[in-house]
Amino acid sequence: MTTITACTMDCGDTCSLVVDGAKKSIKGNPRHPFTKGFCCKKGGGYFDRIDAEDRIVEPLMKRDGKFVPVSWDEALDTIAARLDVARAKPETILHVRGHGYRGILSKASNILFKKIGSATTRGAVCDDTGIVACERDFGVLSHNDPEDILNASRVINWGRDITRCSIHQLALIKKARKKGMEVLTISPGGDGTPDFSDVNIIIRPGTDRFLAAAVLKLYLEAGDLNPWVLTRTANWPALRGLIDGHTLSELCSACEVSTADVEMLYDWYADTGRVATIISWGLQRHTFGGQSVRFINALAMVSGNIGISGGGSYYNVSSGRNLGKWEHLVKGGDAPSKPRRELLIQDLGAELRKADPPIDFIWVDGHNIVNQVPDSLAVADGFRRPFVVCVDGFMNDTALMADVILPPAFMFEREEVLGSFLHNYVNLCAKAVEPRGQCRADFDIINDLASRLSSPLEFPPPEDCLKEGLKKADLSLDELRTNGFVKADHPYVAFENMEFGHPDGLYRFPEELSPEPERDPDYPLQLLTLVRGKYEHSQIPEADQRGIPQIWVSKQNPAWAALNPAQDAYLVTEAGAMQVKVETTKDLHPRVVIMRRGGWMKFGHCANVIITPMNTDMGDGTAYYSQTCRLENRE
Ligand SMILES: Nc1nc2c(c(=O)[nH]1)N[C@H]1C(S)=C(S)[C@@H](COP(=O)(O)OP(=O)(O)OC[C@H]3O[C@@H](n4cnc5c(=O)[nH]c(N)nc54)[C@H](O)[C@@H]3O)O[C@H]1N2
Ligand SMILES: Nc1nc2c(c(=O)[nH]1)N[C@H]1C(S)=C(S)[C@@H](COP(=O)(O)OP(=O)(O)OC[C@H]3O[C@@H](n4cnc5c(=O)[nH]c(N)nc54)[C@H](O)[C@@H]3O)O[C@H]1N2
Ligand SMILES: [Mo]
Repeated sequence: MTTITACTMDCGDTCSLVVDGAKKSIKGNPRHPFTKGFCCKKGGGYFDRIDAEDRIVEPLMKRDGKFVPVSWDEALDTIAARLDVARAKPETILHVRGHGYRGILSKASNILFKKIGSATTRGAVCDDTGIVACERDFGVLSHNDPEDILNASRVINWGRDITRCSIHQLALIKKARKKGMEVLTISPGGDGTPDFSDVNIIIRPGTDRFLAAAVLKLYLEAGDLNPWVLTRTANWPALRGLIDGHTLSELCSACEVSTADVEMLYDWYADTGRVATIISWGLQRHTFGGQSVRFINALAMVSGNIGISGGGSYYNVSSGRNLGKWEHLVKGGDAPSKPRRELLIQDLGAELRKADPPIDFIWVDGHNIVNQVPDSLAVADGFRRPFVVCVDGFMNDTALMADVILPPAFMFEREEVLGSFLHNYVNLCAKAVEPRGQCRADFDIINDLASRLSSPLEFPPPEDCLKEGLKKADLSLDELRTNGFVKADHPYVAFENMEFGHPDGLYRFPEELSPEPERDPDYPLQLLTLVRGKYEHSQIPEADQRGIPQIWVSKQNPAWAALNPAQDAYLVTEAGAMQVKVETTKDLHPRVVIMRRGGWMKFGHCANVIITPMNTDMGDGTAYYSQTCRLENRE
């Protein structure tokens, strides 16, 4: 028997899936207008994860340094007793939540810990830098319907590697190219973008703001400015001043792109026809990532491509924009006497070390936090003293540091409803198989724990939460259960007639163009830790993490020629060193090192061990890709 269900992993494609629980088959739903009958390897192979031999399927508690199986009653009573004590000082309790699982019900842990007034995290590891940048420009986060890209004459793709992170966007681009649309990609190279691009420009990572500014300069020099567009903006003179303050050659050399390529890019934007702009998540993981996003949007705006079909600037939308809150349905909790304490997520190790009063209790769910934030060793250290509960199904770097591990039911093993950060469909993740072993849905775990507290909280039935969450976009749970998905209503073209989300309806240009710091002669290379096509972040089977982790460089990289292949190679940063296997790849910027992200510390594969916590310029994001490094031989 097949079930219409959906993927709940943190990915914009958010596929609707047809799952046969008996045959263990997973296929893209052919009736879903965005999924169109196919799905990626990480979703299609999910039974490998559900049925994995090393999956944790019963609660485990650490005794004398070893994990032993315990009953749910014992695990939850122990945790409740610890929480009851810590609740006297709720700021000593820390809740850490990732996006390992998404949806309306997945908010349960956030609600429980908010209602008991625990500490939480601030800052962001994913897309907030770009979101804040777009909000500053447009006033709200929005973009054209993803299918509208079919109406573009040309696409300028600023770095997104859709061969890995969005195969449905890739399919749309391929379809449009068959009809004659052309694609130009700007990226540091060494990625999958040549597969779908007519032209590739290689850029020094972290410097797109200068390239966009250089093209804007050519617009100024040509006097090629649309007066109607400028009247829809609030601060054109400020941007003009910034661009006038630099020569074209300064801007070109800052991004290491030739004047000829800048002129070509100008032609791509300025020729007749409609131009859609895509902005990667990669380019905002830099110190000035927010500025880069803002300068690219400014270029899309000045070229007259915002607010029209076939144009637009695609960063992302909020996956929660169609879903409402249900926390008011939960009874009990402590009236907050002060704002919640916040620890900066990308520097969690240092934050825990200096916390006063110290954190005594940590609850982590849906986040391999020890592995995925900078300075992983410091985070692991910070997890030693507090009592740590980790809700996860694998013995990853975070679970290893826990005192109690609670095994969650994964997607297809429980019902959920979720939206996408790319398209406008809301999908039902129906239960297609029974949870393995003693695994339980996160919602049920939280509900059960809440009821065991000495001052308990009462959660409503999950069905009530789903219905409440669906009210915001006026969607029906019955329809979702019958159809598997519903489309929420949003304008096909964002910002039509150049009406923006700011109170005055006008667009805002960036007001700063910060210089890129000089290259450090000790660490002259830049480390990009990009996603893998086959897996979601750190959700990698142990068998695929054997041996020495691999990195890629260009043959033109000065470090490549200097390496002695007879000796071990090490990737070295200010924070430390890791042994690596060095391969070469074509068309990569000569000062870049690529490593695929998510490998585990316990196998010596975790890049975050040698990545230092750094903030981006907007949204308190993490500047993972501004990490500088060098390669060297060691005996
Ligand atoms: N298979 C798979 N899919 C996923 C995920 C996964 O782990 N695996 N993760 C999901 C999640 S949470 C996210 S956030 C997304 C995004 O995952 P990301 O890999 O961050 O997404 P991209 O937007 O492709 O950004 C990476 C690209 O940015 C380019 N790049 C890096 N720095 C720069 C720069 O300074 N300028 C320019 N122009 N380009 C640059 C790199 O060459 C690379 O091609 O993927 C989602 N989809
Ligand atoms: N070096 C470097 N590090 C990065 C980045 C980078 O660019 N460079 N990018 C970052 C980005 S974009 C992101 S989004 C983050 C992602 O960081 P994480 O959110 O930690 O991502 P995952 O590694 O996918 O871990 C999610 C965990 O959730 C668990 N899980 C899956 N389903 C369920 C469920 O139903 N219930 C529960 N309780 N758990 C479940 C999985 O087993 C997995 O261990 O990492 C960031 N880390
Ligand atoms: Mo992400």
